[in-house]
Amino acid sequence: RQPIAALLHFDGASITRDDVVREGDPTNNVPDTIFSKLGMQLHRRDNHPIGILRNAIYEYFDATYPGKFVKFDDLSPIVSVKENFDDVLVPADHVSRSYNDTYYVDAQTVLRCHTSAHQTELLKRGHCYFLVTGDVYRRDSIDSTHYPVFHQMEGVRVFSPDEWVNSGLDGTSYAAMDLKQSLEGLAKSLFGDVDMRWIDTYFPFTNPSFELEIYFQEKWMEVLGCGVTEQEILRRNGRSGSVAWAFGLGLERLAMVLFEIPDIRLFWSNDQRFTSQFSERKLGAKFQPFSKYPPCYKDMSFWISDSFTENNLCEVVREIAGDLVEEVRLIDNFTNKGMTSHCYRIAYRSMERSLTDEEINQLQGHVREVVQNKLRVTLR
Ligand code: FA5
Ligand code: MG
Repeated sequence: RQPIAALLHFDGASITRDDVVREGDPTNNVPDTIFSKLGMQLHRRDNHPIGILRNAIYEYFDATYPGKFVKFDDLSPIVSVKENFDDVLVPADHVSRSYNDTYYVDAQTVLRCHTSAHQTELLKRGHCYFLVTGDVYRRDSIDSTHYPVFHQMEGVRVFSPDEWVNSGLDGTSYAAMDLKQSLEGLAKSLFGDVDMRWIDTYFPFTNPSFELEIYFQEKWMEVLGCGVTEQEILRRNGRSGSVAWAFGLGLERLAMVLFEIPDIRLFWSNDQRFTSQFSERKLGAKFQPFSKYPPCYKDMSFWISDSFTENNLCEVVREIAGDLVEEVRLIDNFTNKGMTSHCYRIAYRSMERSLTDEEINQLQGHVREVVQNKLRVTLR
C-alpha cells in the first residue's frame, strides 16, 4: 500500500484527505487507493519515464514553436463538474458523467477525467498556445494498458484569421492540417520510424476529431485524441472569429512504446530495479524486465443484478488486490430464464516477486466475499 499523504499542495492550495474521501456519503465515490495517488505527480519527476517523456514533448514544442507554448503542470486535479464536462460541451446524458465512469468528490466536484477540464479557464485567461500536464482519474477496466490514474498532456493552439486567409483553405481545414502535421512531427521526433494511423472519431469538444494509433505488442494502441475546437467553446471564451486545435496525449501509452514498458502498473513501482533504469533526459533507454513472475488465474462466476457493472467489479478487485491484479476479463456470458451469468477470469501477478498459492487464495476469497456483498450478485 502507498502511504496516504496527509496534506497535498497544488499551485499553492492545500488539500487533505477529508476534502476528497467521504465514506458513507453517496455523492462521493473516491476510495483511499485513489486518494493515495493524488499528489504523486509522476509527471514532475525528471527521472521517471513519465517526467522524461513530458520534458521531451516540451522540447519538441519549444523547438517547433520557439517561445510560444506556456506550460502548466501543477493545476489541481480536483475540478468542478462544470469545468470537466459542461464547459467542454459534454452532453448532460453522456456516459462519462456517470458515477460508474468518474470519481466524484461531491455532486458538483470531480477528480478530472481529462486535462481538457482546464481548456476553458486558460482560454479565458487569454492564452493562445498552451500545454497542460497532469494526473487524470477514471473508473475503468483492468488490463496492461488501463489504469484508474494516468497522465495526460493537453495542447491547445488558437489561430487568428490572418494566419489562414492566404492559405487557400478555410480555417477549420487549415487547423486540422496544422494539427496533424504537428502531431506527426511529434511522433517522429519521439519514435523515429513507427507504424501509425489516424482514425476518425467523435469528441463533444472538437469537430472534426481524430485519434492516433501506434502499433505496439502486436496491436494498434490508441495514444491520443485531438481535433479542431468547437466554435461554441471559442465563442464562449471571447475568441469568436478564431479557430483552434486541441489534443490530449496519453503519456503512459506513449511511454510504454518508447521505453518498452510492458505493463502500465510498472509506472507506480518503487522497486529500485524499475526506478534505477531511468534517468533525466534519457529518452532512448529500453526497459530491461527483471524476470517475469508467473501469473495465476482465478475464475469467478455469478448471476448479475441489474445494477452490476464491470467498472464496479474492477474497483472491488483493485481495492483488495491493488497492483497484484493484472487483468480482469469476461470469459463467459449467457442468459437463461431471464437471469444473466458472467464468468470473469482474474489474473494475479506481481511485477516484483512470486506470489504464493496461499496469498492468492486469500485474495480471491476476499474478492468473492466483497463482490457478493457489495455488488449484490449471486456467486455460482
Ligand atoms: C480524451 O481524454 C480527450 N480529452 C482528448 C482530447 C483532447 C480530444 C483535446 C480532443 C481534444 P480519451 O478518453 O480518448 O480522450 O483519452 C485520451 C488518451 O488517454 C487516450 O488516447 C489514451 O492514450 C489515454 N487513456 C485513456 N484511458 C486510459 C487509461 N484508463 N489508462 C491509460 N491511458 C488512458
Ligand atoms: Mg479514446
